[in-house]
Amino acid sequence: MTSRRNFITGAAMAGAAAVSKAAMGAVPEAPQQSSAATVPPPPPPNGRPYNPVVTPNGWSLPWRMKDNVKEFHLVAEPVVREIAPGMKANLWGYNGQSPGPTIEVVEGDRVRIFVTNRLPEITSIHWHGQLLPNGMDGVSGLTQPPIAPGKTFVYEFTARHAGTFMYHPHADEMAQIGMGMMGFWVTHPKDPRQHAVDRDFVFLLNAYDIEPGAYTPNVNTMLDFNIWTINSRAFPGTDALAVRKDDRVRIRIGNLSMTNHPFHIHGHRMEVAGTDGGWIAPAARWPEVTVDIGVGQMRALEFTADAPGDWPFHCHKSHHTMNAMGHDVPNLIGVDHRGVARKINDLVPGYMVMGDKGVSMGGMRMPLPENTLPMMDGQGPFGGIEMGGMFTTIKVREGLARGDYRDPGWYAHPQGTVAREWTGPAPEPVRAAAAPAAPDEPVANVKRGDGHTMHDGH
Ligand SMILES: [Cu+2]
Repeated sequence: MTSRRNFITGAAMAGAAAVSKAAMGAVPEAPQQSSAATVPPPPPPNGRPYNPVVTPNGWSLPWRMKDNVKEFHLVAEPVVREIAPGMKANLWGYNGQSPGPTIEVVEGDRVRIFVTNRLPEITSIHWHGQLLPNGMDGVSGLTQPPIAPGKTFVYEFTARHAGTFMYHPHADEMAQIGMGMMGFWVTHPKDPRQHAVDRDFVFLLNAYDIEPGAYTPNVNTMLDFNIWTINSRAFPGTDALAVRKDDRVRIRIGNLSMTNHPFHIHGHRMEVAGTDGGWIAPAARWPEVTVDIGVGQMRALEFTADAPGDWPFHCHKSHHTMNAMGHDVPNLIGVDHRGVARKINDLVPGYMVMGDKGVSMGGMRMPLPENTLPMMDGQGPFGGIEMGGMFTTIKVREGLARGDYRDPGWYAHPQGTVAREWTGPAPEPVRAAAAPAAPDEPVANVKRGDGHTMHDGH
């Protein structure tokens, strides 16, 4: 983490001299982070104790305690985010990153948040889910004047209830949220033993439309996003969630994309422990293997990591576990296109014909345009995982140290516990007798989508 004690000077030099000298002296430091590495949070240095959360590929924002108020400083600004190795994006975010840093406070804390606008347009911050005075709600035009470029505003309220929250602009949302402006907020309970877990992860779901070769998202896109991300990272760039066997694990997810994401866990019993509104009483929690996280919603999911291994945790919409791909690709399953691909490539260099007997892309290595990601390029110990986008792994291991979040590498399977090729005699398959064809029955006329209708319900 780089300190940015001198950032105000930089802002002033850039012509953003709206903050008065006196006000500058009162503004706390705005720490910055530009690396995509997960920063395990240190325990709170002052104030009430709590069990900190971990933001995969992200970090938590330090504060300054002043007159018993926690003071934070967020700087809204253009950032460069590495989506995954091989692809960077020009986004907007906070303190050097998209999403911005996670804010952690304790129920009952008085918080004061300075927000400096270094964007080329107005902004504001809405504290999604907080119970606060109307004038602190951060809706530009309705509850406050917008924060003009170069200006610093201050928000102050008491974090009244423990739970899972987010922050994002309520000004030019289509552009600003579409450019990656968002952050996580966790209010911990006053008593750290309440809802205590061993590992507590947080992430935001978002999506971008970045054409291959481009660096800046198209913010006018409403449906056809092509980069589906967890904390603005796409698999295989998403960090694995390392957990110790038998840890009680919580994953808090917020959704600030424009569609719902059914998140699916493998190998574990998961339950919904919290919603936008707060915690669910233990007796009322419901078990799921896939939890749909709607637009603007937050969910806290919990499970006991009782099964060692490398377990997928991902969005179940197939095209959300892919990266950039052209739309309007014809479906060629079952089509023998030997020879055709070469002819098409003479006309359209780089065109990818998918299909033949299947469309698995595990073996394909096409030359890529600049600055984009292969569609499903995640590699595992047994070969291509054929996944990208909103996909990560939960790596459950014996004997990890408390607070050790480093990737433990691939799982070493005990002897005889991996699916394998059967080389013995094949059993005779049992088949039902074929029904005679009815002579008058019409042949079903299958009509393919035209390439647009098939994307309804994004
Ligand atoms: Cu999804």
